[in-house]
Amino acid sequence: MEVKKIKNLKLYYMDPCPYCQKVMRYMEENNIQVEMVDILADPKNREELIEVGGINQVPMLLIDGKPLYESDDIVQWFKDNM
Ligand SMILES: N[C@@H](CCC(=O)N[C@@H](CS)C(=O)NCC(=O)O)C(=O)O
Repeated sequence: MEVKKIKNLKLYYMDPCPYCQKVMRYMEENNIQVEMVDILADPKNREELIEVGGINQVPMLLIDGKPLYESDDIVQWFKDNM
């Protein structure tokens, strides 16, 4: 049986974004906690989002250094992996 080891998860988000809210609501309902990066809190966070993900779009879940965009795909990833 494969044992999945998730080392590092970071969610890039901003509060006014409804797609981010959808992901965060799912996380709250399922008691999922990851490191949160608010791109409005510091311009450096948005720079980091673009640097690591390549696209200026939230939400983005960084999974062991690999970016996952699209709120539906992020929620599905949580369903499959958490
Ligand atoms: N289809 C995407 C839509 C994401 C999206 O449109 N995000 C907006 C904020 S709500 C965004 O990042 N826009 C770029 C910007 O505001 O700079 C999803 O479901 O995650």
